[in-house]
Formats: sequence, C-alpha cells, structure tokens
Amino acid sequence: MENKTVDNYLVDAQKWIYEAAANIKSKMNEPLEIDTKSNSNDLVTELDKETERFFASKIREKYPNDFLYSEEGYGDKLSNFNGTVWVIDPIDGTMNFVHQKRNFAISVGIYQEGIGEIGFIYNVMDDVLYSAVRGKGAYRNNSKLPMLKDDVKVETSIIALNSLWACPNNKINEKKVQQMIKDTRGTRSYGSAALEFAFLAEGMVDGYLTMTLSPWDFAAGKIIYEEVGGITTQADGEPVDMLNANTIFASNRNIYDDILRNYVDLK
Ligand code: 2AM
Ligand code: CA
Ligand code: CA
Ligand code: CA
Repeated sequence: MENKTVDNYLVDAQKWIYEAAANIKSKMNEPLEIDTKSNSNDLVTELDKETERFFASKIREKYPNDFLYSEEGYGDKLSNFNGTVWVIDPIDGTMNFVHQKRNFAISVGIYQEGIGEIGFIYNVMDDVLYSAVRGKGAYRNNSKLPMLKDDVKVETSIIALNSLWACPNNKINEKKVQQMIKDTRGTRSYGSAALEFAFLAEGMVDGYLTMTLSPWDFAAGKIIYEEVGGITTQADGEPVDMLNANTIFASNRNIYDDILRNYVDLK
C-alpha cells in the first residue's frame, strides 16, 4: 500500500473507531435488545448491529470500491480477497459486553489483495487502542510494542484458551489440552478473541489456542501480532483461511512447534 493511502486509512479508521465507541458507551446502559444466534450462549445486541452499520455506511461513502467482510450481515458476500477488504467485528466479546459491560473490543483489519496491511483493536472501556501497519511495528496507544521475548519455554508460558477445549469435544483431544494446562505456567480466558490477540502482542500471554474463529475475530489481531514477531496459523499449522471459520493457534515462535507437536491433537 502506498504511504499516502495508508495515512488516509489510518486517520479514517481511527476516527470511526472512536466515534463508534463513543456511541456504544452512550447507549450501553440503556435496556439492550439481546438476541441469540447459533445457540443460547451466542449473543448479539442491537449495538453490535448498529456499530457494524455505522462502519458500513462510512466505508461505502468514503471508499466505495472497497469491500466489507463483517460479522452481523451488513458487509459484502465475498468469494475472494481481491482489492481492499475491511474485515470488521463491531463488538468482539459480546458476552462480556452484555454481562460485564467491559472486556470487549472493536476489531478492524484492512487487507489489500489478501495481505493484511493495517490492524486496529480497540479495548473500548479501557480506552486502549492497539494498532499496526505492516512492516512498521505495533503500538499500544502511542507506545511502540517491543518485539516478543525470545526466551519463552512451554513451562514458563501462559496460554489463552477457552476452557471448552479442555472439556470433551469433537474438535480436539481434550486429554492433550489438559496436559498442556498442567505443563504450562497457566491458562487465561478473556472471552474476546481480539483482546486475546492484543494481549499476545503485549506479551501478556504467549499462545492462544481455539477451535472456532471467524476471519473478523482474528483479522486485525494477526496483523498486529505479526509486527511483534508472533505466528498465527490454523491449529494444524496451515495458513489461515480469510473467508471461512478457522481453528487457530497463535504463539510466540519459541513455543510454536512444541505446543503444536505435543499438545494439539485434532480430531
Ligand atoms: P463475538 O463476541 O464477536 O461473537 C469468545 O470466546 C470469542 O469467540 C469471542 O471473540 C467471540 O466473538 C468468538 N466467537 C466466535 N464464534 C462464536 C460463537 N459461535 N459463539 C460465541 N462466540 C464466538
Ligand atoms: Ca458474535
Ligand atoms: Ca468476534
Ligand atoms: Ca462480534
């Protein structure tokens, strides 16, 4: 992407994220209409939809040739990542949003010809904006994030993990996951994939293993994490698929091979 184009996208995306967040904050204490999607724990509120519609209208007005790939259905149906694609999760961590009124994020990734160029993750209630431009490093607000530590070992690592995957399930051998829980220093579960990536980039956790994420859950996070040296793939080690649901394993490169080999046994 040309520098001038990057600058325009950075200014606009950041402005829209802050505007969207202000709108969420101004309405989140009113009674919310809450619906369920694929199951009774899969929540969506009117603010998820309203926030996505806000981004859709801004993008279509300012960048009419760009595409939007997003969770709540106001984006485009895509069969490829040609051109410029905004991959947006308007509220990532909807369950946290509903139950905790914090620990949720707005996630915006901008891809050009399939390559992640710009990523933003905004932790709305903590007012922390994570951002990255490909090749230019990652930031937490205005502070540049250091590269990941290069001395992490499995036994000194913390892994982000939805506890579901340590229960019997049809995606991954839970016994191996349980062994990983024992062999690492510990696990954490934040309930927002975008924030999980943000915390990976900060080095607060060293790995993140999960069996179902959509592209908008990790699109920004992958770009930001790569800028500090992190690896993001599917849980079988294959490159991520930007059009479909993925298993995901993201980690510090020191432990990536060890964990995949010893603890990730897909069914
Ligand atoms: P969401 O809040 O935008 O739906 C929760 O562990 C994390 O997984 C959140 O980032 C959540 O995104 C995501 N997720 C992906 N698919 C989900 C599903 N079917 N139900 C609930 N959370 C899902
Ligand atoms: Ca959702
Ligand atoms: Ca999400
Ligand atoms: Ca969402």
